[in-house]
Amino acid sequence: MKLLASLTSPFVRKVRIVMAEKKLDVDLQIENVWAPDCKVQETNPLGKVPCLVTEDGGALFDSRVIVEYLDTLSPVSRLIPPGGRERAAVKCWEALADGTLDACVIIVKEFQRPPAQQSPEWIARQYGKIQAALNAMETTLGEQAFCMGVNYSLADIAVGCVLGYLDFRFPHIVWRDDHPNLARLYKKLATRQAFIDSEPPRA
Ligand code: GSF
Repeated sequence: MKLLASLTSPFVRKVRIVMAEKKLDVDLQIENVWAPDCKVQETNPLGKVPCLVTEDGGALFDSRVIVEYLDTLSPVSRLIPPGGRERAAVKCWEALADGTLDACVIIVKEFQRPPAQQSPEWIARQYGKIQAALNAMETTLGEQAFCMGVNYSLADIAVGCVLGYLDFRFPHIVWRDDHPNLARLYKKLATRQAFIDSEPPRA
């Protein structure tokens, strides 16, 4: 299997952590999706990473589809419950985390536009989503060891990727002070080898 990837993408990080937790091997093919000669679109028409190229040459995207597939490949460290309310709850945590990342990426991209073309209202709207999502995660996590209670799952990986991305791209958001439950969770997640090995490069 080959993963079209970027080392700074939080969605790619989620997939890499799932692979590491499940002890699955993959070749990383680093792509710059913003380069004019980037070939990702030949594999994923949306031109986005992550994109998984399977042994039979097929392509899977986006990160939610990829991690769901990966979880079926090995019984090692089941990360998504097989069905029912629990499965939906994990997927909902993931949707909340991914939606938060979407808002983050919009802000990063907006700030790369010429200042005169940036929309302060659009940026403020995204910051509002990030804050509301952090508050919801904090409350739902509560005193539990992990998002789903006692078991580590994809929900923790998805949330961990958000918190890591905030530290990486939004150091001005001091989320730990107002979100002690998330801070406690992230401290624990950050010691896992899969998280350590997928830290974004700080060049
Ligand atoms: C999001 C992937 C994405 O935005 C997923 O896989 O979960 N819902 C998708 N990838 C970005 C890189 S990043 O900011 O993580 C990407 O490849 N953008 C290129 C583009 O043309 O939008």
